[in-house]
Order: sequence, then C-alpha cells, then structure tokens
Amino acid sequence: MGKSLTRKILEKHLAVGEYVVGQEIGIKIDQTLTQDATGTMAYLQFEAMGLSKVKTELSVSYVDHNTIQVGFENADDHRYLQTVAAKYGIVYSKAGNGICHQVHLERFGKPGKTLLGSDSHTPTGGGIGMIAIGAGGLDVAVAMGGGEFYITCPKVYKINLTGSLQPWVSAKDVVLKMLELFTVKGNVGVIMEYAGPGVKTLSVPERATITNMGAEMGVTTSVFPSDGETRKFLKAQGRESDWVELKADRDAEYDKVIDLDLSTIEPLAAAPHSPGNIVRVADMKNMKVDQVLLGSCTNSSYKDIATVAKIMKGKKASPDVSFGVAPGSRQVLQMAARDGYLADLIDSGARVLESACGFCIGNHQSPKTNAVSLRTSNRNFEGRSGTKDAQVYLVSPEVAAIAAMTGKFTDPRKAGIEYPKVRMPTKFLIDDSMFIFPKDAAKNIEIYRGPNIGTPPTNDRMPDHIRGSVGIKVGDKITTDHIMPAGARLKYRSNVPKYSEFVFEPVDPAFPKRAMDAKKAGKHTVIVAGESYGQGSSREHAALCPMYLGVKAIIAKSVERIHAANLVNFGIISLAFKNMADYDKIEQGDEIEIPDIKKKLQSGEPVILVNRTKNIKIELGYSLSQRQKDILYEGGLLSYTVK
Ligand code: MIC
Ligand code: SF4
Repeated sequence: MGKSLTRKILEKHLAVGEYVVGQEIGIKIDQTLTQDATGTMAYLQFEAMGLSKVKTELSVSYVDHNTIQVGFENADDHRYLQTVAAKYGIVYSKAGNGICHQVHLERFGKPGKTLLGSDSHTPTGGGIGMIAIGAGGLDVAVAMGGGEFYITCPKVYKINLTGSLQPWVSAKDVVLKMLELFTVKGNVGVIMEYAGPGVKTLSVPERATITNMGAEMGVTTSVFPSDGETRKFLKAQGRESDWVELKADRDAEYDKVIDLDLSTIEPLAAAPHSPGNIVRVADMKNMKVDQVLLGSCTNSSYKDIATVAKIMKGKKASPDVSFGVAPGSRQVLQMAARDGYLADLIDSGARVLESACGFCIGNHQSPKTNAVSLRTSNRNFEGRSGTKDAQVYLVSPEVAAIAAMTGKFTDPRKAGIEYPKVRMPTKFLIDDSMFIFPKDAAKNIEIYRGPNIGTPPTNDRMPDHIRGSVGIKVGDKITTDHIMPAGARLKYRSNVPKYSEFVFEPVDPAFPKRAMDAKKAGKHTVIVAGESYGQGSSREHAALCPMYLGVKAIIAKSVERIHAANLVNFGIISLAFKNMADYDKIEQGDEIEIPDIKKKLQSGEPVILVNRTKNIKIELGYSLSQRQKDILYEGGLLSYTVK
C-alpha cells in the first residue's frame, strides 16, 4: 500500500515514537509562527528556558491581533516582542504588515515543511503543502528551543475533489460544505488531505481558505498537495526555488475517502452561533443585513478583495449597511491600491480597516444590538463580535459583497450581476520592508518590558489528592471565547493576574472570585463540562488563567485537541465521564474529592470522584501518554522542561 501525503511529511519529521495511528508521536518542527496575543506569553516562556537562540529553520513573530492600542499595553507588548525577536534570531513582522497566516503563506510557507503556530488557524499553511498545526504558546516555545511537538498519530481522510466551482461559489463554500459534512465535533486526531482532479482548479489562496477554516472541524490540520498551481504561486511571490512537488502515492491508504464534486456546491453560510451551523444562502429569504465585513485570515487575499471590488465598482453600499474591508496583508493592500480596487471600494462606501485581525477577534466593529452581521471570517461564537445578541453569519466574499449592496441576504446567483473573473497575479508586489530580520550580532539587545508584562506564573506539583468543590458547571461546546474572552479584554494577555479576573466572564462573571477565594482557603477547584469543551482558539490563557485561579481538573464529556494539550501544559488534568449520565449527578458547588489521583495515574487505574454533597462516587477515565503524566506530575510543561 502506498502512502498519503500526510504520512510522507510526518514520517520525514518523525523524531519520537512510531507511525502507528492513535499513538503519540513527536515531530520535528521546521518553522514556527506566533502572533502578539499569544506571543508575549510564548516568548516569556521561551526566555524562561534560558536558551540563547531559536533552533528552528525559521521563526516569525507577527503583530496582528492587538493593534487597537487604546492605552499603553498593546504598544508595550509590541516593543517587547520586537526586542525579543532581535535577541533570539526571530523575524519580526511589524503591526500593519498583515495577518500572520496570510503573510506567512505569501512570504515564508514552504511545501513539505512543518509549521507550528500559536494560533489555531496555522493550518492555513496546508494550502501550500505544509503540515501546519496550531498549538498553545508554550508548545511553540518548546519547538523554538528545538523540542519535538507531540500529536496523536492521525487518521487521514482523503477528500477527493472532482469538478470545478460554479460562478458565485467559492473556496469558502467548499469549507462550509465540509463543516456541514463533518460538523465542529468528533474529528479530533484527524488530518484532512485534499486530492483528486478538482485540486488543480483551486489556487493556493483558495486552498488556504479551506485549510484555514478546517480548524473549525477540530481536526489536527488539513493539507493540499504541492503541484503546478503551488509552483505558480511561489514563482509569483519570487520564491520558485521553495517549490517541491508533493503528492500522495496512487495507491495510498486512507482511513476514509470522501468524494466531493465542486460543481455541486452552492453558496452557503454558517448561521449563529457556530461555524458548523450550515444553511443555504438561497434559503435566507432576503433577511435584512446591518453589517458586512470582508477580511480575516480566511478570506482577505488579493483575489477576495479584487472580487468584491469588481462587484462593487460603480455601485454603493446600502445606506443601512455598515460595510468594512480589511485586506489580509500589506501586500494585498498595496496591490489593491496599485490596481485601483481600493479606490473602487472606497467609492462604494467601504470603511477601509487595518490589515489585521481587528473585527474578527471582536476588538472593534461590534455591530448594533441584535444586528445581522455577515462576515467572511471563520468563527461566529456568541458574543465574539463584542455584541452579545448579534447574529453573525459566516459567508464568502461574493455573498458579502452582494449583501453590502442590497442590504439583504441575497443569493448572488440571482442578483442579476455578471460574475467577476479575477485572475491570479503572475507577479505579486514584493516589499519586505515591514519585516525586521534578525542580525547575527544581537546578543547585547536589551529586552523592553513595559508595566503590562508579568512573569508567567508557574504551578505547584500535582497534589496527591484533589479536594475542593465544583467551581462551575457548563454545557456542551464551550469555546475558549467563553472561557477566556478576547475582544476588549485582549490587552491583558501579558498580565495573567489581571486577565484571570475575566475567566468565564460571558458565562458566569462571579467564577474568578469564587475560585480565588477557594484557593486562598487552601481548596482546589474543578470545572465540570459537557461535550467538546475548549473548542476554537489555541489561546493557552484558557488553561493558564484557570490554573492561576487554582483549578486542578476539568471533568468533561470530551475536550478538544488544542485545549486538551494546553491543559496538560499547565498542569490541569482532564478527566472524562465513563458514563455520560453521570454528568447529571454533579452540580456547581458540590464538595468533591478525587483521592490518590497521582497513584491512580501511575498505576493506570480509573479515577474515582467522590461527590461528598450527593454522597455518590463517579468513575472517570483519562487518555494520557506517559510523557503527559510526567508533565502533570511536575505541574506543567515549563517546570518539566526546565527542571
Ligand atoms: C482566534 O481566532 O480565536 C484567535 C484570536 O486568533 C486565537 C488566538 C488567540 O486567542 O490569541 C486562535 O485562533 O488561536
Ligand atoms: Fe486573526 Fe481572526 Fe484569523 Fe484569529 S481567526 S488569526 S483573530 S483573523
């Protein structure tokens, strides 16, 4: 039997373990990326490791999340990141240079390489044939120090693409279709590998839209082959020498094969409040729209911006719609300006926003109360836009443009407009002047530390027994945006005691005080959750801040991949109900005890939770490698690494 492309790349990078599906493997990481909101903590942790330089082929530090700069905190963080980058041999991408994933694809992504990023949308790099994985900042710090990155050796699903997309249907609709087929849960430990004759009909940025939002399925990553299209893209970026051909063997073995005929896909949208809540645009029945936002790492390539500009040319946005456009990178912005697309968008009434995450992370452009907001981004979790009752729909740039014009959800195929064909540029505008490349003689650089930068808190070693109470009980699909809100709170990322005041703010703002009071009284806190706990982002603060508040265990029906790894990294054990009905037998405030937790882990026995309030016992399971157990005993990955 031949090999999948995934297997070929992973085997080439295999450093620990054997390629056996379901087993833990350690892979060598060639490139890393960080963004500022997770980066400050990642670099503080890297500093704590005491190394003199990064050991990767390439590490890039992007500034794209916190660029609002209300107050001194963001700018202080940027300066910290710039000085750390200079000192340790990291490329620094200044604020204004664009969104990490878009910029990395343009300037650094290389087929066949591994990329680890402290952002869940790092799989964008799969569009250019990389195995690109999102992780917590601490894992990225370890990889920068030359350490392996651990994953479960994945199941690989082949998505066999045939046909080609119809006019008004685009790559966003392909990934929305995938989300309809696979949903946002149940795909942990899977890599989606695209193949088949339909692949060549998609350009690299279109492939990247698909792998980017593949993150919402909870997979490890998604990957496309590296073919003639990839070569064209790299050539147009002045990097043809980075190209290598990569594809699966003809007789490659897969865990599942799914056929997807691109020509059957129609315009789709993800309805509130989940990227997996897929509806047909044709069924939206002229719903009135208040806001339209084009941008984010999913859909802000040159083609996306040019397509929308062509649709809007000579027309105006509806008076009732607030229409914003955020080009994904400075390259896209410069080219849109040069080619007249920016002028067309401005003429149409677009608000031109910074090339940054901006609205996507909810730190500006919050829509009005009860608004219907159409966005080309990848997440529409409740409240993420900054307006709790906003109804956010995730759509393609084409659907967004038509809605901006008509003020209504409109099937673009029925809008009576000719579909604008945008050709991929044969030469992109290359201007790397907003990168700061490290110089060799950088040892004497003094690292700038503003008052917002704290030291990363560490944890105690694992206690022999967990004794305390259930600090909070939550339901299914709790995202990291619920656990650790971003938006207006984002500026506290470098200040863990302050940021911890907002743990579970959208769910129960009283939680942090409750947990802190318990900690002061010498009691542990546990969190009880339903299915798919910790969906969404890679933000390790969703583990780090609960750790700071004294949380010792998460007891859930299931936990998503990146969050599960972050919990281990910060010394919080995640335990699973063996019998799902037991979820109903435990309430917030219940006094609990988990005796001999350490001994049980050491011997591999199931763990028993004693609910003292209800006077019952509940059996809990866990799925941890020996390495993960050892990290937990030490109280987290930082202590484990520097010990
Ligand atoms: C997101 O899209 O949720 C973010 C903001 O990019 C996060 C990272 C973060 O919280 O800093 C992610 O996707 O990992
Ligand atoms: Fe930025 Fe949004 Fe992409 Fe996250 S999903 S990296 S916030 S643009």
